[in-house]
Amino acid sequence: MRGALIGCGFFARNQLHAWRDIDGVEIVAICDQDEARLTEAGEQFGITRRHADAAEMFAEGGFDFVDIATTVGSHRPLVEMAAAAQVDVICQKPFALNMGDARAMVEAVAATGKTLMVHENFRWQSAVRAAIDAVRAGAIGDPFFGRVSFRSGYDVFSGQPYLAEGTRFIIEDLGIHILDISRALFGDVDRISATTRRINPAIKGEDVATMLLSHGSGVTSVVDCSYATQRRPETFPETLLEIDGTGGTLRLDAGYRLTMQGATEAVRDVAPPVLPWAERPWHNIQESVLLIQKHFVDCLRSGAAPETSGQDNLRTFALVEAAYLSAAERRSVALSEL
Ligand code: NAD
Ligand code: 89Y
Repeated sequence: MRGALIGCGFFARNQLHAWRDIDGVEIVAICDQDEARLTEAGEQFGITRRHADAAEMFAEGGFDFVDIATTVGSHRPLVEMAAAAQVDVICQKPFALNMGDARAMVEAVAATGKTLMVHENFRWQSAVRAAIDAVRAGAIGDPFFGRVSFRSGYDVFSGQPYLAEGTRFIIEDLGIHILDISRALFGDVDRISATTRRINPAIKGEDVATMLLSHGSGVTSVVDCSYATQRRPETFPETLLEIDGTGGTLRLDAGYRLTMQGATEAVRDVAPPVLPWAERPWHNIQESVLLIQKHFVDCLRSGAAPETSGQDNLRTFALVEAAYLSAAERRSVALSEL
């Protein structure tokens, strides 16, 4: 399976490492408008076919799928180019700038019959996946309450300076993953209310968001995110969980400790491995990149739809839009409004 990758920035290195670890996959071409980044990635990963222009890369062809690892502003034109070139697509989150673009991108790829998956990797973190598997297997009966929490004071701005510049920050960048985990655990959402705050004066967007979700399944979940939380030990980039079900409770606590209590009690260490190319504390995210990219390849081989297909991700992205609307208008928002 031959792939091409567009955007050789901060996060793409993880994707390039992960592709190298998957049998039968080769990245045959890379593209970046920034010459220095293109050269550096090409040299590090031994990829000689390098393009400064995505349109030129698509015109030359020679690959079966494209991995779009650029920031959100370029996703729509690049996904549309991929659709015109009739290749399968994996695209980074946030998928689009707005719902209209997101729907148009899903439709463009659907019309080709090719696969479109959004790189929504947090639900693939092995600790989070252990909790999802347990809940889906009925280990705590029917869930009725969940808290999905990400609170940190880690400096994400030095590696990703653009995060300090947008008028939207934590919901669009990080909350999107945490909302997606809530969907993976409890299903789709009917209604959301959100409050936001900006604590760090050096950034433009909100760095704290607290969201209350009513799921169609009857579960109520609280999704809370903060990059303004000074805590020791620092838990970046762990998502912590607390779930109550009719048959017991599940907690994913700091340090990747999974506890299930009901008639009996079980405590498991679900810490992710540190892959040879990974480094702490990012190893948790880095392993999930390998797992989601393997899932993409498995789906292409079997013909199954990926868990976070473009179509699926419209519902996670709608939660982001609804959360901003709720915070701006100080009211609860029905997802049917979007
Ligand atoms: P970055 O700015 O470091 O890198 C993006 C690169 O894309 C840049 O080198 C830029 O020159 C290039 N680029 C932009 N538009 C282009 C175009 N039209 N053609 C060719 N090259 C183009 O950004 P990053 O921090 O690597 O983030 C990339 C994406 O990954 C973002 O959407 C971000 O939200 C996402 N991300 C995801 C995770 C995760 O866990 N899933 C973690 C971090 C970042
Ligand atoms: O961009 C974000 C993401 O997707 O995961 C963590 C991050 O790098 C910073 O919030």
